[in-house]
Amino acid sequence: MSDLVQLTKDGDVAIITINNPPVNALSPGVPQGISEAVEQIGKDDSVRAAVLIGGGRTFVAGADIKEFGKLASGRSPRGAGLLPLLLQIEDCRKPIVMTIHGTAFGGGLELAMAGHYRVAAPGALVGQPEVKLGIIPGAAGTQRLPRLVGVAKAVEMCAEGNPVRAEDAAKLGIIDRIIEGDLLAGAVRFAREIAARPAPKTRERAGNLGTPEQSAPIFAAARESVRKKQRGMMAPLAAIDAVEAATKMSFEDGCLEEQRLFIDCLQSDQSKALIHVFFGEREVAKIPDVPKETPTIPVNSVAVIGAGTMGGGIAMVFANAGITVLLKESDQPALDRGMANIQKNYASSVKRGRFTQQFVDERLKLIRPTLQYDGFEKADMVVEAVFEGMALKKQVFAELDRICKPGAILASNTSTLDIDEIASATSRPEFVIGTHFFSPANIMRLLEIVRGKKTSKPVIATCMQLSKKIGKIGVLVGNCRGFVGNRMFGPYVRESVFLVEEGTSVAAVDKALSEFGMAMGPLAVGDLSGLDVGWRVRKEYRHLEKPGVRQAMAGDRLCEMGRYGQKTGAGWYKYDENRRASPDPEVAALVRQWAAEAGIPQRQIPADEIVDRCVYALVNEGARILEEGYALRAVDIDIIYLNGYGFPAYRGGPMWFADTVGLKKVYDRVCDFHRQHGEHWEPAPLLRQLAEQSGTFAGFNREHGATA
Ligand code: ZOZ
Ligand code: NAD
Repeated sequence: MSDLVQLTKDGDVAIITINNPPVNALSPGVPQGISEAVEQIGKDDSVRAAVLIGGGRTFVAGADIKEFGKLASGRSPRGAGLLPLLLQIEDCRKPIVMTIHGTAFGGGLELAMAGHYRVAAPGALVGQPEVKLGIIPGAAGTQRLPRLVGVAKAVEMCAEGNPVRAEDAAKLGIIDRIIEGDLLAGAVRFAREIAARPAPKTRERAGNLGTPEQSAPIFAAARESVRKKQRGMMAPLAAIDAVEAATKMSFEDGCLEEQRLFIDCLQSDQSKALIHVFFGEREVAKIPDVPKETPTIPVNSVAVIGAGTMGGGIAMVFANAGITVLLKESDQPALDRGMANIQKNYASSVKRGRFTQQFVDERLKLIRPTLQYDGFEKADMVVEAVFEGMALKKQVFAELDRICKPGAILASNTSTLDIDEIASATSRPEFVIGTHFFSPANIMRLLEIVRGKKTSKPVIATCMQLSKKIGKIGVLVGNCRGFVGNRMFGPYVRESVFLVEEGTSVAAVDKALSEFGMAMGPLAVGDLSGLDVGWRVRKEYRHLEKPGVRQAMAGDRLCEMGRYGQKTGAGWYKYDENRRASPDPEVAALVRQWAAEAGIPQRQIPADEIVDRCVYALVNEGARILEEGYALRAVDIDIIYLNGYGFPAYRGGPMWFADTVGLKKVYDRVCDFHRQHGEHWEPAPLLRQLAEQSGTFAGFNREHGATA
């Protein structure tokens, strides 16, 4: 038998243990090992029942995602490889008790459902999360699950992909018993209890499937919900089709239909992109010159300076992770406003069911508002979130340098300023780092961690580790203006404004990008975050603009008129009292007038050009960032864009998307834009180089670590 699967005995109960760390994925060798064990159990007269369990931290977390590339290209046997094993298990005359701890996800749950009984440790999770990888269950999950839990729940689990806790799964009929205490001993006892009973086969249970008439509205509602909540994604719709097949076909035909849909999804660009994202989210934690063994600094108490939009959210983030927070403001009214905002945010989380009142009460106790630096001397880390301005930041850091204990991390939430210059205000630049949260800080998952020239490796390692603890995805970036995300966002927004100035309507620009999959169009985003923010930054850096090079003007002109976006009731759009947007004919007329004055020719611009202009502006700047070493890998840029800027995950991020289109094609288009629109579109040297070499961003690996 393969060494990935062991067969032992406890008296008359056989124990099959899967040992394929870290997550017991169904890698090559595991299904074969299980099959051999089941065969031996069948032949062994001294065995009355069996338990199948995962060694280590979990049951089977799914198929081996690393194998999917081979599977999609036909270099490996398809899902059908698993189906015969599951039938073999189900047809075994001796009952097999699937014993779940950790996670039974994807192929893991499919394996469990082929068993005759399922028991679980409290808190274990089960689910069919395949849609999150752009595929659907491929080993009869869509056929067995509705037979256990009914059509409505099966559709929800397969189409949305969210896990279910064992306690709830027991109520739904997936789990037969929750076992407190020693899981294996309890499972063996359970196996003895049921050994004499006939072994029930999930595939023969039709009672929960209902009639096509009963199910039709469930499928219709699920499809409607997918179109809204998982806009643009094909796998959730395929998952619904597959569950529907379970209600209309025999089990065998349903499995064939599931296979067909599974392969379609597996071969799609969407699943390749989502699998890239799955591994990318884990890869960004790996920093070549800051290895896993790098010592870290314990962070049990944090101080935040500034209780404005960002500081308040940051305080909540730490409190939510159980870390005590001192929150300092410069005056009482600002402090009161900050605390009131925090309370309001928490209250709305309770209302929406995200948190319980008890959780919120406990978190609020962890946040201590203050106007003094008292207590800062004990903080393990300080996050500064005062107004954006170098002089103020340097003053604050000089104060922190005097007050904070040696070894405390001094972090700035600046979105544009030079971390090295901020660090120069202290006597300990190795402890200074950027922690760039995104607004709203308590919701957005992205944390750009900005490495200064002197930032020490333990400080970087601590912030990377801390990001996970506070529920963020930390991405290490270098210290350049705008860091990675905002540096790329500049050209993206510039193009969206140029397009409006060239004759496209505001709504048409946003619609094209929203149909491409962006969570919101760029102009609507501007209105939401405040057009004045970019306006101020542009004014500050105006001296760097080259004379004679076209600059976007319409956004700034709107600001000059007091149209800052949602907060002033008008920006690119106008807003009613419920902040509902509608196109504003006044804006259209003004922009036409400004364009005429500036001599900008007007034309109809098709949606694909709108998308190319905006998205390739991201890609071209991303290529520069990569080449200059401000991002470690192309995937780091992708993860930033997915988690901080609403780029559609099923396109894998801007750099992956460009690879998918083909860099030669992207480069040619950028060259077209360069000819038509001038200097802004100078192709990034790395884009040209990779296009000429038929390379990809994903394949480009810098020889040295990040952070020029
Ligand atoms: O890792 C978390 C997780 O959610 N994993 C993915 C679970 C999932 O999506 N399962 C469904 C897979 S698709 C499937 O099963 C299709 C299907 O229906 C079968 C079709 C039949 C096809 C036929 C094939 C013959 C989990 C919650 C499990 C653990 O989270 P943690 O935070 O504790 O740990 P991570 O995420 O850092 O993971 C540790 C290391 O394990 C790697 N990994 C995780 N799941 C994997 C996997 N590698 C391969 N396959 C998986 N399913 C993960 O990349 C990480 O690796 P390192 O190198 O970064 O440490
Ligand atoms: P804000 O104006 O909402 O809040 C700043 C707060 O700092 C104010 O309440 C002010 O009273 C307080 N403050 C000023 N000087 C202080 C001092 N010496 N001591 C204590 N408190 C002081 O600003 P914000 O939007 O929260 O931005 C804060 C920082 O975060 C800036 O560096 C900004 O660039 C950055 N940032 C903002 C966003 C965003 O979307 N708003 C996103 C990422 C990063």
